[in-house]
Amino acid sequence: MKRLSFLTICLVLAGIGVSGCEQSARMDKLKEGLRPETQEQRDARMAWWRDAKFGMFIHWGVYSVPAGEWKGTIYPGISEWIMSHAMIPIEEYETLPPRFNPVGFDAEQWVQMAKNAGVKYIVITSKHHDGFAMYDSKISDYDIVDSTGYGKDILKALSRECEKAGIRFCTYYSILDWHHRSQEPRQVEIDEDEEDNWEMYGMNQMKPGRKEDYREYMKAQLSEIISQYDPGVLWFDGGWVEWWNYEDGRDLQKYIRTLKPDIIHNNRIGIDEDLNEDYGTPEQDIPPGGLDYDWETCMTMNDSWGYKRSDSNWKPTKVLIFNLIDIASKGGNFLLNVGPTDKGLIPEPSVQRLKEMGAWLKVNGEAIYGTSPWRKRKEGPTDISFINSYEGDYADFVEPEYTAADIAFTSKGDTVYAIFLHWANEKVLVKSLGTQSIGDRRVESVSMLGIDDDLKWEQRRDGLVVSFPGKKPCKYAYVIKIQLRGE
Ligand code: FHN
Repeated sequence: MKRLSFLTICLVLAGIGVSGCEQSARMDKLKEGLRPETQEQRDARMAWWRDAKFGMFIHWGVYSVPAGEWKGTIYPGISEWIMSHAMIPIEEYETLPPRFNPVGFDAEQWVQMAKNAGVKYIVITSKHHDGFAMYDSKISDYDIVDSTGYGKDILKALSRECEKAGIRFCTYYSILDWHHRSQEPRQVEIDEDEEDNWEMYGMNQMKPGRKEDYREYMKAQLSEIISQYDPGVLWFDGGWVEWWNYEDGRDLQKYIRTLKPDIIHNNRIGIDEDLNEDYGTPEQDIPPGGLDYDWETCMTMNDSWGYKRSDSNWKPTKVLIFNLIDIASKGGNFLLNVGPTDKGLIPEPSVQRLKEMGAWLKVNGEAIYGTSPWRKRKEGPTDISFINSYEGDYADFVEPEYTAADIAFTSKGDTVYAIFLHWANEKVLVKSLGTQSIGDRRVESVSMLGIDDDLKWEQRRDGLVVSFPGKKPCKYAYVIKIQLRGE
C-alpha cells in the first residue's frame, strides 16, 4: 500500500473542510500511529472478512497430549487450560512437547475439509496461553520445530495449503504467556472446592522490570508470523491480565499495522474500546439483537476448545447450521472451533458436522456469504435463538417446535433470502414481504435455492404467498430467494 506522508494527509484533511477540532483529533491519532481511515477505506479493508461469514477456529497445541487428563485425573473445563487447572509447574509441562508427534497431520487434507465445509478463513493458535509456538520461532526454542520429535512447522504447511485453496489464513496469539521468563504464577490461596482455581495462571504476574523484555519478544514473534505466513487476521487473546494496559495494546496495534497496514485484528489486543479495534468477539454466545459494529461469534462444537478425550457434548449439526443462519441474519461472522488430537487428526464428530454444514452451504451459501441483515431479522413465533442459547447437556436436548412460519432473513442488494426453519408441505405466507410491510416495493421473482422448477407465488397486502416445491433440496433449513424491484 502506498504510504502518504504526514504532511500530505494534513493538507488533504485541511482541503476537505474537516473542522478544526475533528482535524486535530485525527492528527493526534495519526501521530500516535493509529489507523487514520475513512469509512470507505475501512469498508474496503474489511470487505473480505465481512463477506466470508464462516471461519474455522483451530485450537491446537501440546495440550492435546494430556487431552484434559493429568496424572490419572480428568480435570473439568477446557483442555488447553490443563496447565492451569492441574497447576502444572513449567518444568513438568515442558515434558509434553517431546511427546507431541502428530504424524497423522495432513495440511492438504485439513484445508480440503475446511473448504468442503464452506469455510472461508481459518484462524489457528500460533501460541496459546501455555506459550508454546506452533511454528518455527527463531527467538525461542519452545516451539514445534525445536522441541518436538515431529520437528515440522505446521503453520507453514497450513498457510501454503490455504493459499492454494483460496482460504484466508489467520492466526491466534495469546498475550498471556505461562512459559515466558518474564511472567510467573500468582500466589493465591487454593480453594479445594473450586474446580479450576484459574487465577493462579489466568491472572499471572509480570516480574518486576521484565515487561519490556516480553513486549520485545511478542513483537519479534508477531513479526515472524506476519512475514512468514501473511495472516489476514491477528486474533489476540489473554490481554485481560493486570499487567497489560491500554498503552501496551496501543503500542502493539501500531506495531502490527506498521508491518502490515491492511491487517485486521480482533478486539482483545487491549482493554479499551478507544483502541479502535476491528471487530468484537462474543464467545460461545450470539448477541440477541446483533451488534452495531463488526463482530464474530466464536464457538466450540463440544465444550472444550482444545482436544479433550472425555468431552462428548457435541452440538447437533442442526444447532450449528441454525447458529450460522442466526448470526448471518444479524450481520456477524461465525468462527467454529475444532480441536485436533496429538496425532494430528480432527475428531470424527467435528469432521461429520463440518461435512454436513458444507452440504447445506453448497445449496444455500448464496443466502449466507456476502449478505447483510435485512430490515427484519426474523418472523414467526419460535425464535431461532431458542436453539442457540441452550447451555446444558446435548444428550437431554429437546428441540423447540419450529413451524413453517418461523423464518430468518438475510439480504444482498435487492434480493431477500427468507430462510425457513421448517419444511412446509403446502403454501407459506411471508408476512414481512406483503405490500403492507414493504410498501411500493414489488416482488419480481421467487425461487428456492437448490430447486430448478418455478414456484407459484402471489404478493398480497398481508404477505407473500409461496407454494413450496414437492421435494426438499437439502436438510435442516430451506431458502426462498426473493427478487424485489421499486424504491
Ligand atoms: O482462555 C481462552 C480459551 O482457551 C480460548 O482460547 C478462548 C477462545 O475464544 N479464548 C479464551 C477465553 O476467552
